[in-house]
Parts: sequence; structure tokens; C-alpha cells
Amino acid sequence: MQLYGYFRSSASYRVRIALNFKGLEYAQVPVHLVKGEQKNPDYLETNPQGLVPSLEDDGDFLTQSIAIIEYLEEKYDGPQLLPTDIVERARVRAMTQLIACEMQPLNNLGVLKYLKVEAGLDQAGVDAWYSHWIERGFKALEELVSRYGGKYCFGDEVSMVDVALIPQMYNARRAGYDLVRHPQLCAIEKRLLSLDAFERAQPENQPDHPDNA
Ligand SMILES: N[C@@H](CCC(=O)N[C@@H](CS)C(=O)NCC(=O)O)C(=O)O
Repeated sequence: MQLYGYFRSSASYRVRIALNFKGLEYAQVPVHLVKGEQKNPDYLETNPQGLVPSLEDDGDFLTQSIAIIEYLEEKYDGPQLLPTDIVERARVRAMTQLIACEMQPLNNLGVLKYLKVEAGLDQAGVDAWYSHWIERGFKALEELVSRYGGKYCFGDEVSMVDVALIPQMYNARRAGYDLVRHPQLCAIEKRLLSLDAFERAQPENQPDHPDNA
């Protein structure tokens, strides 16, 4: 398998965690987002959206991190990221989508750039936008974790929502958002980052991180 991604991309980070957690071997193909490599014609051939990640498996190119993780879940045996009970599966998917559909898309690189360049917001306005959506999402997530969480976001087993949470927290911290407001999430983050699959997926441990080049 080949993962086309970028060390700092939160969506690529999700897929790295899932691949590691499932014990799957993969090679990484860096796509430098700041240099605009996601818009190269060769890359657009595999992912017409011009976004990372993409995963190549057995000649098939797959896109959208959550669809990729669901694919890995269905194709490969080994540790699972969704519970077996269908109501619990729906809850884990809902918590995952809270992050992947209602937080990350509002705060990704393309949106922030548009707010600044096209909509004319200054940096303070962009920062306020960022914090608003992060706070709103994490507050709701904390409430759901109070209801359904345990050692991790959903019960005592690692699940797909944990895979989405860690990159979103990394992203928020980088943007200067104060995560102290979300103590439950910080406690879960600490537990998750002590696990090998999560630790190995961290941006600073990737081959395309500038410190490792
Ligand atoms: N929903 C997509 C989001 C992908 C996405 O937003 N990727 C960002 C990095 S995290 C990207 O490639 N941005 C490049 C750009 O906007 O030009 C997924 O989950 O895969």
C-alpha cells in the first residue's frame, strides 16, 4: 500500500493512525501541500479534488480519509475501529463525523486561505473563525464523551473517533487554540498518544517532516 499524504495534514494523520493500529504495512509518498504539489496534474489524476490523503491498494486509488478507514476496516482482519453492535457503530460514526464533517472542513488550509485572500478577513478575524468552530465542535464532543466515553472517546476500546480526535487536537494546538478548556479530551489524548500506533503516526515522526529530511 502507498499512502499519499503530508506530515502536517490532519486527514493524512487519521489514515496513518488507522494503518498502524491495524498493523498494515505501507509506504509513504509525500505530497508537499505548501509547495502546491496536490495540484500537480499527476496527482490530480489519482485525486481530482487535489487533497491529501489518497491510498493506493492493489492498484486501486482511494480518497477521503474516513472512506479509506472504512475500507481498511472492511477489507482487513485484525483490530477493529468500529464496535460490533449496530447502535454503537452508529454512535462512533456520528462522533467521528462531528470532527471530520463539521470541524475539519471549516478550518482546512483552503478555507482559511479563502477567508483571508478572497473574503478579506484580517488574521484576527481568521483566528476568531477558527476558534469558533473548534470550540463548538469540541464542546459537543465532550458532552458525548461524558455519555459514552471511558478510557477513550467511546468506551474503553480505541475507536474511529479517537483516530479523528488526535489530528484535530494537533491542528487546534498549532493554531494557538487553548485546549485547556477541554480537560476530558486532553486526558484521552494523553492515553492515546502513549499507544504505539498513535505515537508512530505523529507529524514529527514522518519522513517528510523537515527535521527528518
Ligand atoms: N474530507 C477530506 C479532507 C481532506 C483535506 O482537507 N486535506 C487537506 C489537508 S488536511 C488538503 O489536502 N489541503 C490542501 C488544499 O486545500 O489545497 C478527507 O477526510 O480526506
